[in-house]
Amino acid sequence: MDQLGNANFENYVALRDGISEMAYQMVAHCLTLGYAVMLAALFYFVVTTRYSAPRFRISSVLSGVVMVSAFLLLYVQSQNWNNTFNFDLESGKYVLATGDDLFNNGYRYLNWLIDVPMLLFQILFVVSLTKSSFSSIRNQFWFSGVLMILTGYVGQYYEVTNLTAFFVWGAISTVFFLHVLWVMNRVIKEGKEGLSEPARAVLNRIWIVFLVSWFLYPGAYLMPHLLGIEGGFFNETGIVARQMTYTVADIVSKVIYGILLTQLAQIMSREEGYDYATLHR
Ligand code: RET
Repeated sequence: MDQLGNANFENYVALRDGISEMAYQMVAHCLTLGYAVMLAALFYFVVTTRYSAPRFRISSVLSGVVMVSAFLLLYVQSQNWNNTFNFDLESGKYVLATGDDLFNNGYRYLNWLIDVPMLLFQILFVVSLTKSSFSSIRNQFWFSGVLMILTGYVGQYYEVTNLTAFFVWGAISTVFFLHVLWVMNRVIKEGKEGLSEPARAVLNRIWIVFLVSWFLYPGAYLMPHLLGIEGGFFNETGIVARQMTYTVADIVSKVIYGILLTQLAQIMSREEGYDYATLHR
């Protein structure tokens, strides 16, 4: 299988075992659900923008930017899957044949390159920092968010051929990831100061949603080796698990997070006297 070079493990499994109808369709459907949700949520963010006071509205705009970028790139990712494996009547499996594209998860990384900085900035337009400076936090988010993804992007090419490179790039990426988490934790802590009880409860929820969903991405990166090196997940179960994990992570980290921020902005707007319902009676 040397001819596959730095291809993702999905291709290696397809060449070695083939992919069953069920696994193939589950992946196709996860990918379709992913981009459909982004377009649906775009509608939500556009319509609800005006329910927040003007100073919070950049948050909804950024959610819109995230939705458009995710929709396009997840659509391309899904086309990539459909163009890669073809059904083989003889073996009854989806296989890799001469002339097919290879499958690569890289489109996702391009999407994160746009979305990670946007998602991190977004919260800065809703909560107020009490001690830290806006531009310092913004720059730290930029720097570590982008480097986390670029180093992970390089690492994912080695998931089959060079595990040392795979784990070293993954570890470097993790250092930037931990820095992002640390900065976000500070933003949330400072943001809570001076908030009412209901607003604080939403901000607590945002932190949990953020933490859980962002940890799913490194899990998906490790997926082919999660049950041991080339172990129990180096097969179609791992293929399905990886795309399911990415899809859940995308929906939660972009859409649910955005909805919670919208909710927080609405609570804060009402508390400062901006109530869309009474303004437009
Ligand atoms: C990588 C490489 C392995 C190590 C780590 C990673 C972290 C990725 C993260 C991605 C978050 C993406 C989001 C996208 C939303 O649009 C790059 C997989 C730690 C945390 C939130």
